[in-house]
Amino acid sequence: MLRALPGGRIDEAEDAAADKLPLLMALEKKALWLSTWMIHQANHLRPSRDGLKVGGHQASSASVATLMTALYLDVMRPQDRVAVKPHAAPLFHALQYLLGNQSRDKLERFRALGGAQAYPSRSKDGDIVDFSTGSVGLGVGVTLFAALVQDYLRLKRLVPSDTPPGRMIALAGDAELDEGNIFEALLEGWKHDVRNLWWVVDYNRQSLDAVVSDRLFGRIDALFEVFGWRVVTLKYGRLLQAAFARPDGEQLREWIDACPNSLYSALVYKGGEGWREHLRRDLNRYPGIRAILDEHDDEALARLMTNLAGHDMGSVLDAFHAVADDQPTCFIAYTIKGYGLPFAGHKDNHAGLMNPQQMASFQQSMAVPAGAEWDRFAGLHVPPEELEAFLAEVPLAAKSARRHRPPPLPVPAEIVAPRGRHLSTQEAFGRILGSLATAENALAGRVVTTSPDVTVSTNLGAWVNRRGIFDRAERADTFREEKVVSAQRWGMSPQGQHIELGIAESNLFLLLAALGLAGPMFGARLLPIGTLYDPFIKRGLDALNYALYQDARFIVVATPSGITLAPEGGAHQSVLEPLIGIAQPGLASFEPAYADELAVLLRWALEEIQREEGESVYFRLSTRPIEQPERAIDAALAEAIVGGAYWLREPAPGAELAIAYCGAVAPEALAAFDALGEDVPGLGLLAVTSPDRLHAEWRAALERGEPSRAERLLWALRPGAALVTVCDSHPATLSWLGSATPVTLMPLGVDHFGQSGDIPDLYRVYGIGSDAIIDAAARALLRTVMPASGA
Ligand SMILES: Cc1ncc(C[n+]2csc(CCOP(=O)(O)OP(=O)(O)O)c2C)c(N)n1
Ligand SMILES: [Mg+2]
Repeated sequence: MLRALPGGRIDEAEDAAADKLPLLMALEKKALWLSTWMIHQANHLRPSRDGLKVGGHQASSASVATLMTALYLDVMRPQDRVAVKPHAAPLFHALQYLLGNQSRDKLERFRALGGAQAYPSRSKDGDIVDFSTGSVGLGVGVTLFAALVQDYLRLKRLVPSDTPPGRMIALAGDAELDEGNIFEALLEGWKHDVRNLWWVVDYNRQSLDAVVSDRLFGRIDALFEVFGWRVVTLKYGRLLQAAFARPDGEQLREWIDACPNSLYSALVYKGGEGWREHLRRDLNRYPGIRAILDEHDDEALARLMTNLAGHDMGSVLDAFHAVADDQPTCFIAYTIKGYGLPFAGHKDNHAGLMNPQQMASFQQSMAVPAGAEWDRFAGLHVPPEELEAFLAEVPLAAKSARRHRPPPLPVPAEIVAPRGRHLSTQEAFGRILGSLATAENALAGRVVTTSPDVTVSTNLGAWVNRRGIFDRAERADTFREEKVVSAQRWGMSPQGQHIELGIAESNLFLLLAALGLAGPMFGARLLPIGTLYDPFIKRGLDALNYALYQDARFIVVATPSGITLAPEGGAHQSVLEPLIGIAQPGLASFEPAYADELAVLLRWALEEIQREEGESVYFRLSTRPIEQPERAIDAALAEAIVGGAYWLREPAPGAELAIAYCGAVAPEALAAFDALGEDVPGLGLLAVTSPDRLHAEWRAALERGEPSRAERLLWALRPGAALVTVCDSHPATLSWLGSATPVTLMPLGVDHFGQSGDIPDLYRVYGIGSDAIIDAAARALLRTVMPASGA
């Protein structure tokens, strides 16, 4: 039907929206059914072999059914990217199934090996997922940084800028907004004038445990507005709005507005009778309200009172389509957790599953015949051909690539190591980046650095001086303009290649996640390098894990590290980070001692992060200047450095003793080596550049039934020989070497909090100095001849 506007114009847009409403409502119903069924069959019909509940979130899915159907089947365009609320995964899979992008087989194996994932996963569900989600808050945060990365690429014309930008969309749970990382991101986004960002809050007023506090959301919109966002609140659906327009309707509105979240939720669960009882008690003196109560039977009253805008397809479409500019927008959509399901509104419904009886009556109400449960259109009032034709025209159905696969950028055959008698790995890193900044190659143009307020102190200064800081607008360096002398030049422009962040390590890793997905997500590769202090990896660890889980590729440079930073004192001294390096999937980690090792490793890392099956790379660097070896690195040595270890001093065949060290304690290991050499001829000194790679290769070799690199290296020693391991981190970093080969191992390292001091004092107190190594060697040698008895 075409609607005549004043002046005789015909509003075709509105007409199109009205025409598709019944189709979208039918498909929403089907998506809800499929999500519920998917979970039901996984829990109740698929045989269980382990007695564990399979789970799945029927109520969380139902809550966003209208919002997600509107987005996926109407509003979104191919260039938009989404982070779906983790617990809405079943609904997401159902919508993809309706679009023809998800197979029935995968749905039938929901939460089973190889099936549709419990939470949307980029790496396991494939191209249909833009951002993985699971750890609440992080998916929301990453969309903000993706919007920033999109701008970075467009402003530099690394991607076409003649097509409209995509909107980065997060579907967030309301309780998800308790996660601090969201607000850290919000602040950072404001600083960077982020655009094209939509956060859609599923305001069902329930979390996992309970009903969420009323007080928070009284402030949420003001909070977003302060940061320059538009806030669109979708509160009441069309039925309720019509009721409010009736005589005394205002009373009803006021009553609902004042209704505490917990009471509203409880009444949703209780249904019409409960609503009637409370409305009678509170509003019976108003004739208009009495009329409404009389006209509605219990079912109709329940429908009216739960007619929130987040479940009203027309209201939802209007709200989404009304936003045509790039101002970041937060939609607060009032919804009901479990809407349309028997446990709607019940505070315990988060992990609730419909039982077989409830499911049977739900199936009946959905008019889905037995045997047609997976049918895409069974039980809907709209003819299947019409639905099929509609789905074929949905913007997201267009087979444009959602995931790009740009070719790798060539990496130079060599990165020249900085020269100098005494160098720290941190200084070497700064100098390598400084010379990269002067290079006129494609690779340098794609490097982007970022740091949470430790750019200068992690030695990125030379790079930043040359390449500038990224900003949407050109901004002068005031200190420079005012001729105040400083080594740092902080001019900002869209050409800048450093993104300066405030102090929030979680933001660092979310930005690295977004930068590291630039290739697949937007079609232009970036080579991101993020720097931070090593101890603060833990502050952002979940975001780091999140970034790696979705296979974002980047380099993390963590410095300073360990007790080697000495006077800086206990709180800054990292201890367990190398163990994170070993245990964290998706991350290859290195702790080189020398500048030439770092040069080899950085070159390798730039290739590795671009390799299809590659990983991100973590470098743990130090501020301690140490004497550099004079040597040329040949191919074999370079391979060993990347592999994780090489003999700095080769042992004689059948040697009794070796020292294995990692990182900045190299001088102590060398001093001990020299001192012990007089008494233990032929001993060896093993330089371990990557406990992580060495450990991983050991495991892989064991599986293949072949000798590992660690074993092959240590074969040079006599079986049972003494091995002292030493590192400025937890001793477990290297002590596993004792399982890789038959040695008598003495592990040195740091296993309690650090404190201020100078290196000689601290190394002595923590037992990683040369005296401690010599002492440990003596004890180990003694054990080789006189093993400790168990008596
Ligand atoms: C970081 C993190 N902490 C805890 C959880 C466990 N958890 C899963 S869902 C949830 C509550 C979610 O509530 P809300 O965001 O409102 O989602 P909805 O009501 O839409 O299900 C919690 C605490 C998690 N997934 N991630
Ligand atoms: Mg909630």
